[in-house]
Formats: sequence, C-alpha cells, structure tokens
Amino acid sequence: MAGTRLILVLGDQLSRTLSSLRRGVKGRDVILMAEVWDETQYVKHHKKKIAFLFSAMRHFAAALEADGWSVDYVRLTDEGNRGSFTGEVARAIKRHAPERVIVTEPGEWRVLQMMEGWEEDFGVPVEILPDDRFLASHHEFQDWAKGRKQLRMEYFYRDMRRKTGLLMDGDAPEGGKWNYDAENRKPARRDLFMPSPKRFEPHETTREVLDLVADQFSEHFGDLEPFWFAVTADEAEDALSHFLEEALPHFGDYQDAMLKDERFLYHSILGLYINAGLLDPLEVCQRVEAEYEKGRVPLNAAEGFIRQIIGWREYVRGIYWLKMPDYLEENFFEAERTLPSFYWTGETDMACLKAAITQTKEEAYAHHIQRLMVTGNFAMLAGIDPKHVHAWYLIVYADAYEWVELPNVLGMSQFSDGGLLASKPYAAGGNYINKMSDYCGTCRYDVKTKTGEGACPFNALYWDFLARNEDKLKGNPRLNQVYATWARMKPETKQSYRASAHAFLESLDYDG
Ligand code: FAD
Ligand code: DLZ
Ligand code: SF4
Repeated sequence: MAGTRLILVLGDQLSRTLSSLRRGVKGRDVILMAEVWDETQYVKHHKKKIAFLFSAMRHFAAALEADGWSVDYVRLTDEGNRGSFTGEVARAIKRHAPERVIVTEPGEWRVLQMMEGWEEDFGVPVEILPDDRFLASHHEFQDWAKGRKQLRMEYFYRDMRRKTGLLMDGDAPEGGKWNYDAENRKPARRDLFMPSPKRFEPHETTREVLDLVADQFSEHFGDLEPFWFAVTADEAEDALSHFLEEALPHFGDYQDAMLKDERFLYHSILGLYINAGLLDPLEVCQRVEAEYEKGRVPLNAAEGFIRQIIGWREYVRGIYWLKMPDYLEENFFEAERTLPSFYWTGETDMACLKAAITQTKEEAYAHHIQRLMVTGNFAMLAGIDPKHVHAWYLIVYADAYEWVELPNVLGMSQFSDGGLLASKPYAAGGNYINKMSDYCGTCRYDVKTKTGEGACPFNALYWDFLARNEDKLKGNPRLNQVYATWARMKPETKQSYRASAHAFLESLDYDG
C-alpha cells in the first residue's frame, strides 16, 4: 500500500468535495488544518471574521473525523505552533513522514508563492491541485481574455450561462434577455416587509473561539459580539433556505437600495459562507433557478442573483489571477492620501458614511452598493491611495479574501486599473446617494447645496475629482456628457467646487 499523504486544508477550503480531499484515502492519509498567527496578521482582520473562520475550521475538522478521517488540527495557542503555513507543514512532515503533500491551490497569490517553495524546502513532492469549486479554470479565463481589446463581464457571464445551462432555454437565455439589470434599480420603501438574515446561537465550539479571539485579538477592528454567523455547512444551508424564501423574490428590485435602519435589505449574506467553502456556488445558483422554475421568484431576481455568482464572482477571480502580482501596484489616478480616521470609527457627520462604517464595524458586513457607492466612491473622490483602500476592505468584511476583494476594490470601486474591469469610474455626487437611500434626510449636510459650509461634501468632491483627473478621463466616451457640463460651468463655479472640496479634505483627520 502507498504511504501516507499529508493533505493540507486551508481555512477557506471547508468543502467536503474539495479536490485535495477527493484524492485522499481514509485510514491512509492525514489531513492537516492549522490556525496560524501569520494569517491573522498579514492584515489585522475584523474580530468577527477570525471567529467565524476558526469556529468553521474546528467544526469542519470535527465533521471529517466523525466521518473516519484522520485529522491533525493545530490550534492557535498549541505549544510549538510556528505561526505560518510553511512552519506548520514542516512540523507535520516530521510527525507523519508523508510520501507527498497534497493541497488545493490557495485563493491568494501570496499563499501560492509560499507553497511553490515547499518542495525544495521540505524535500517532499508537493502537489497543488486546481480549485474546481470555481466554474472557470485559470486556463479557461486566460483563453477567453486573450486577444480581447476590452474585457467585459457581460460576455464572460453569457459563456458561463451556456456552460452551466442556468436559466437557458436551449441556446437562448430564459425570457429572451441575458440581463435584467434595468429592472433592478428601485429605491427601497420603508413600508415594505424587510426580512432579516438567519441568525445562529453560538454553541460550545464557537464560545471557545469567541473567548480566544477576545483574548488574542482585542486590538483588531470591529465588534466581536453579538456573533450570529453560521459555522457549519448545515447551518449555512439553513441560511440559504431562509434567503430563498424570505428575501430572494425582492433581491433584484432593491439590489441597489440603501436604508438607514435596514442593514441587510434583500441581500443574501451568503458571501462569507460561499467563500469559505460552506456552500457550493453552483448549487446555490441551482437552488435559485429552481425557485424561479417553481414560479416563486421573478426572473429579474433569479437572473440578477445568478449573475452575481457565475458572472461577477468568477470574472473578478479571473482578473485577479490574470493580473497578479502587478495588479497590487495599480494606481491610475496617482492617489496619495491616507485613509480618513473615520473609516475606523464611523465618527463623521456624513450620515451615509456613518451608517455604512458603523454597520461594518458591528456586523463585518455592508452590502454591495454601500461598499461601492458610499465608502468606495468617497475614497476615490477624496484621492485615497488605493493600497490603503485595499487594506481596509480586506480587513473589515467577513467575506474578504484578496482574490475577490482586490479586483472589486482596485478595479471596480477605485478605477485604479484605468478601466480594465469597469468601463467608467463609479463616481457620484450626493444626488445618487439621495435617490437610492434615506440617509440624506437625517444628515447634517444638505444634499441639494453644492458648495460651502453645510453643503453635501460629495457634491464638491465629485467635480474636484473630475477636474483634477480630466487628462486621464476625458477620452472616455461614457464621460462625454459630464465633461461637457463641466466645460459649460462658469470659472467662479468651478473654482468654488474646487475650493470647497479642498477645504473639506483639509478639515479631516487622517491615519498615520
Ligand atoms: P448578495 O448581494 O446577496 O449577492 C449574492 C452573491 O453574489 C454574494 O454572496 C457573492 O458571492 C456574489 N457577488 C455579488 N457581487 C459580487 C462581486 N462584485 N464580486 C464577487 N462576488 C459577488 N465580495 C466578496 O465576496 N468579498 C469581498 O471582499 C468583497 N469586497 C468588495 C469590495 C468592494 C469595494 C465592492 C464594491 C464589492 C466587494 N465585494 C466583495 C462584492 C459584493 O459587495 C459582496 O460579494 C456582497 O456584498 C456580499 O454580500 P451578500 O452575500 O449579501 O451578497
Ligand atoms: C483568513 C484566515 C485567517 C484569519 N486565519 C487562517 C488560519 O489560521 N488558518 C488557515 O488555514 N486559514 C486562515 N485564513 C484563511 C487564509 O488566509 C486563506 O486560506 C488564504 O488567504 C488563501 O486564500
Ligand atoms: Fe451622504 Fe451627502 Fe446625503 Fe449626507 S447629504 S447622507 S453626506 S450624500
């Protein structure tokens, strides 16, 4: 019989169907899982994110053991824990003398770099398998991208629809259109029934982890409790069923809406479970399709949701692996400021930012439009260095891993790649936020006032951003109208926008 193999399973690989586990043989192989200090520190993750992952890892290890696997689980505070994947694999090789190490490729480029040195470091073969929980392999995405002048999610998404057969009617898209986004931009009304996400009581393992995190990571951003995330695949399934019944029917209509007292609206809050491996993305989409087929949800909701997963989620992963490591350095606007301190405290008079950041601190969650059009939009307009913006997003959200966070932040929200991912910057003044939310009604600033004391800061910042980046953006056909408006403004008006923006930016406290 062949000798033991060491199968390393990472914290975001908690899937029973993982490619490395499919290669294992019970009774012969050992599964290694390790809580390591370095992974908690390369950015100082939100407390809730660490608690979620450690508890989910411990539950996953226990489930594998109950299923007959031999699992070597290293806890953060175990004696001798060397604090890194490399150190823990080295120690495990000493304990088990495996004939080879098997691992499913990591989500992050940083970790792949680490792994690529292991064979030489350890003198043991190391097999890195593809992560086939994603629909498109790296090769498939590279082939798709090759020779295209512009990469656009929509065309990639259509290929993924054809590949999966999701919402297809033979060769044609269900209902005759590929994309129903035009129906998905309604502002929410407060009198609508608002579901809330499924919440789970922390059980024993989670309580132990919460104590550990309170003890070891008290300096990290965010509130640890109340903690209500699912930590097992069964619980995540419950959260999915709850979403399908309660929120999915309205997911499309109110996808871009924001309400002060409703943190979740009709969003799924499933991203953290999908990214950690507790839910399979294709199965989630198949469940959504089944709801549509049974007539329980409209097509715009089902299509909108499925597009986020087989379209955007796959597309940003493709871009990440296509462009790393250079992608980290992109800074199209040469933005240099550090982050305003209120990104960590939520203490600002701007009601929209206060709401988005306070909820981020408390929940390790904000929905897409808050991330894109409130915190992201502000950072781009204010000229914050994208490296700082990237670090902030990677820290604060429970669903954040670099492969998905970086393209969303650098590409989609900061336009730092100069238009590889998005066709124009998602820049907006106060009017957009006012249209899509109820934040402005309670804000100290007046959204209708353009400049000077008491004016909504987004208004002047918007024009200042366009003015200072005119050389870089003027050739973009999607901005022709905006620049035509700017050109028609009187010099005093232009001057007043720019002076207001500068005065406002000077008035803020910044990191460092
Ligand atoms: P829903 O709104 O219910 O959407 C359903 C699912 O679709 C999500 O769970 C997710 O799996 C997928 N999805 C939706 N939009 C995207 C997208 N743009 N890219 C990839 N997947 C998507 N998503 C992350 O998973 N991790 C991140 O670190 C992350 N950082 C972001 C940073 C910025 C600046 C922006 C603009 C977006 C970011 N997103 C990120 C994408 C999106 O905002 C989150 O996936 C979503 O808000 C998660 O909440 P949800 O599960 O309720 O999603
Ligand atoms: C995010 C994270 C954290 C905080 N801690 C661990 C850990 O202790 N052990 C582990 O295996 N994984 C952890 N992770 C997830 C990894 O950072 C993630 O697997 C890599 O970044 C690759 O995506
Ligand atoms: Fe935000 Fe401006 Fe509205 Fe205040 S007025 S909530 S700053 S958009």
